[in-house]
Amino acid sequence: MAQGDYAQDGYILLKGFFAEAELHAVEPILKKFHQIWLEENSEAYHKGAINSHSLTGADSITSQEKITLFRFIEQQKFASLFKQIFPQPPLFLNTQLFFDPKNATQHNYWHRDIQYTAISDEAQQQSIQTLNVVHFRIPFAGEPGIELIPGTHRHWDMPEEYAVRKSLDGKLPHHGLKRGIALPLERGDLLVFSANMIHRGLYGMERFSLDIIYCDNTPDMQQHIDRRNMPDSNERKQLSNEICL
Ligand SMILES: O=C(O)CCC(=O)C(=O)O
Repeated sequence: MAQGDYAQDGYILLKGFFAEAELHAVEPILKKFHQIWLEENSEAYHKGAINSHSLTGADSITSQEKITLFRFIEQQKFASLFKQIFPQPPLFLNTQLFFDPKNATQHNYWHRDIQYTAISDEAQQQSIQTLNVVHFRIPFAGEPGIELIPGTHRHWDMPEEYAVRKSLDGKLPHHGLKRGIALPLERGDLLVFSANMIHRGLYGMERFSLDIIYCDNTPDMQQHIDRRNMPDSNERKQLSNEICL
């Protein structure tokens, strides 16, 4: 039973979406990537990093492992969700792994992903009316989950929400927001949510989640795709290639 309607709320939570066997197929690859990432990025981790990215472009992952990841990324089980969310078939944008900060007292932060682009607030308000950049969050352990404000994938902030995410008027990005709803997650769940809605990660429980990010297949979004994260010509022979640039 799904909670949330993407068009109206900006998110869909599907409890028990994945069978154990589906998670087992990719889990060792994620664990291996993460172990090597921690060794190579110890400084960033100690300084507060809570995520890594670009698994499908990583030197630490073999070509065969990349094919396994790409098959997971383009799996048929997502097809009906893509239809609900995107007006046209989407593009695969990138992957991220989310984990807890080294320092357990580190604060989380409300944000819209689009706020980290160079475009003005006015252009952001315009852009979110139609733009779809969507996380598919796949937790491999139980986690406190994501807190989000339903509907803000299409609607701008209330004044207090804006002040919190922009650190204005004495507010800070980790302060509580009245309209926020927390969505705790268990292994096997799938949480689909718009990157452009107001949201924050909730840390704890030694979380370990794979986020696959898909976006509208538009010339503008194509520019944001790093070709190193796309399959090479040999890998493409074993894939459907429907959502990779
Ligand atoms: O889980 C987190 O720490 C933050 C997730 C997030 O903000 C995102 O995926 O854009």
